[in-house]
Amino acid sequence: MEKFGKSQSFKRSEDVRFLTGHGRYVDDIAPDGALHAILLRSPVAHATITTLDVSEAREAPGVHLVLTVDDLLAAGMDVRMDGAVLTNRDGSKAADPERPMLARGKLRHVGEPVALVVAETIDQARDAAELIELDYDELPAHVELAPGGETIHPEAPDNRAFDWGMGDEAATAAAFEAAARTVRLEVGDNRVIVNAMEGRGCYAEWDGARIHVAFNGQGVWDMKSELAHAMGLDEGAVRITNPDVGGGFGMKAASYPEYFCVAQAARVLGRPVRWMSERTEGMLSDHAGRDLVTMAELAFDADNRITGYRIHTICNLGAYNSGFGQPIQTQLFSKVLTGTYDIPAACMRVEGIYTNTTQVDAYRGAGRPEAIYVLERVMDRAARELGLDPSELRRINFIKDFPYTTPTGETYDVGDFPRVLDHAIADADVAGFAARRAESEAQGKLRGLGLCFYIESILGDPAEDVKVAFTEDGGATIYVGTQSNGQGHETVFAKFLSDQTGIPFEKIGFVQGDSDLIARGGGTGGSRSVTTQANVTLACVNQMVEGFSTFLAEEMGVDAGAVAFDDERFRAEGSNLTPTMLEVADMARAKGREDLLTWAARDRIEARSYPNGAHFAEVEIDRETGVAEVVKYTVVDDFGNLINPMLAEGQVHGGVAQGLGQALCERVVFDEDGQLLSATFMDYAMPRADDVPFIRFDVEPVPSTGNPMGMKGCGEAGTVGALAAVSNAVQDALWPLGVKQVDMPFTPMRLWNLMQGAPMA
Ligand code: SMO
Repeated sequence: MEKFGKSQSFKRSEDVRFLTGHGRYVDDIAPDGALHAILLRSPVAHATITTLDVSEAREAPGVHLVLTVDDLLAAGMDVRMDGAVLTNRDGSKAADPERPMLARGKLRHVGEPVALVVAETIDQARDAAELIELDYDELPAHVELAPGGETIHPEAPDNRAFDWGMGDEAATAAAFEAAARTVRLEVGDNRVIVNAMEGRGCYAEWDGARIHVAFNGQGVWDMKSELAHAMGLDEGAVRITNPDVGGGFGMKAASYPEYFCVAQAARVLGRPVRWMSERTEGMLSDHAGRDLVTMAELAFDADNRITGYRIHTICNLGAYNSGFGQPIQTQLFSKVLTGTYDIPAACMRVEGIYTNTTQVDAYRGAGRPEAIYVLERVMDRAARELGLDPSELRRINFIKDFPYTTPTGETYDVGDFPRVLDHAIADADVAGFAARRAESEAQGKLRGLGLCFYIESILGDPAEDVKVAFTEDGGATIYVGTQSNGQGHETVFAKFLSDQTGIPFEKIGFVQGDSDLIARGGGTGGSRSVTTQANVTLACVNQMVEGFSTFLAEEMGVDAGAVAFDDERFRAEGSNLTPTMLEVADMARAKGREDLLTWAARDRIEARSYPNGAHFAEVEIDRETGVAEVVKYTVVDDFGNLINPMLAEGQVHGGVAQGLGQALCERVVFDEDGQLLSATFMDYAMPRADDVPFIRFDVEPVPSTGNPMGMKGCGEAGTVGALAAVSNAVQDALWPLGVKQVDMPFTPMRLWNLMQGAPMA
């Protein structure tokens, strides 16, 4: 590895645009004259449709079109939404019921799309939607996170979508038989509504031959193939774009029914059609996160070494299989099941349950935060029961020899967990905690300290693409296959190219999110973008250097091997020409060498990378009010080599804030009829600025050996660490009162009740 990204912290160039209101979000760029679409959504959680009559709505003023599922079917569309399906423990296939783009005979959750109304104005569309006659026979709603209840899909009579497992059950059972001590803890992981700052939206236009759908997603390529399939078009007749996106967090990774319906409306009408979600609509129809409960058990030998770990999880899928719904708490969870510990035997069993609620899918970390949350909660409990300091128990059990293959088949390449933990213990001033606790107590407050030591698993899939084109105006444009959702890709990837090639940053243009301009790409997700995009960009730069060197050698009349590039200039022994890359591109253009002006590469990173780190949270709980405040927060991460430390720190801040939200205040409440009671920001508490403490952040890098730059993903890690750190701190604060069961969110009422000796409610 000759070149490494030299970047230091470098401010985001896109922020000027964003902060001055010049972002180009999907709702800003819908074509003039686009018609407006509104969804009629199910008002009930479970029912059989008896009448769906849209005739009056079709005649309403300004209305151009009303689509029901029958209209989509009559147009020859495949109305079945894609969703990954698992194989059960017994080898059978998990339930795979149809999720139709618009309700087909039954209603299965409040907010399920039933009909699309397209009108000249949004108010006309709304008024017309009121004229749709939707009658139904209500059925009992199944909202409990348990099998049984009224059947939602005939394919899953007891509402159990799958019963999935991994690991060696017999070996784990044997470890428990032989254990000196065992520890059990039931851990709930509350549902959250993602609430990206920008709601979901799209517009579509049809020119008679091709469909263009712009939507605010995490990548364009899955949508391109799914839309081509659904509409019966060649992929060449589909263009998908993602403009600026105001937060995705996994929630925007999957495709949604609205995009297909709006595309079909544009095709039928031959006019552009736009749709933008409202906040409550999003709370009812955006895929939610988490929503699982796990029984976790650890077996220890007499030396406090873990000999076995097993979990049994029940997870909520909502009403249908959504894009990644089934793999989240199963396959993705399994990637870090045993965390940073050397555990010889482990196994997991996960049952997925359908309920009459909105689908649950990927949310920042997608399975890994859930896995680490469970493990770090039960590790904390074990430390209490074994009478050990939480850091000490972890240190005893850390994996020390690498590469290390876990019981679920992951091979960690490198790591130095004791070094990361030591750094965090120092930064968090753990030694001073007892004095701080005494100070809090003097003010009538309980204080707790919580540790989470997390590990992440970052995939190199799918292959990533890049294109670099030298432009007539003497600059270059980089086309990337990843997709910024606000993380700063525009700055990072242009700066990386600049550092590798010497092309001035301000002469580099940036293009993302257009399926017509880049061959393929993986979008954003799984903390993959920087590692995969930088990796392929480096491969592309290497090709450019080689191609330009050969060209220059011919021009200079020297051997090809005599030309060298030092990241700024080409030099050759025996020539005083020292052109920059832009100058060589100009020379090539002057010679008519168009072949040297556009470069493209695709590369896949074979290995995963394993970012890890320690989070220490300190929480104060007011005994009078039950209010919990995170008063001190420390993070030390091993992200390997960083391209832009400031942006990585920003990702950690955001991730921690998102974790604090789930831990402290976010609570989704469905009533027994499946009505969402927390469907506005009056009822659903997002974290606010004063909920987020100053976060001390530092790194302790151990470069990954799995990719040429030694990088490890950093986008989701903050969330992964925050949940258990805060929860363990709350548990630590309440333990002296005899409280032994605490689950997020730690709302004032819940904590106040616990302090009065009431059971968890
Ligand atoms: S939850 Mo993320 O987009 O992997």
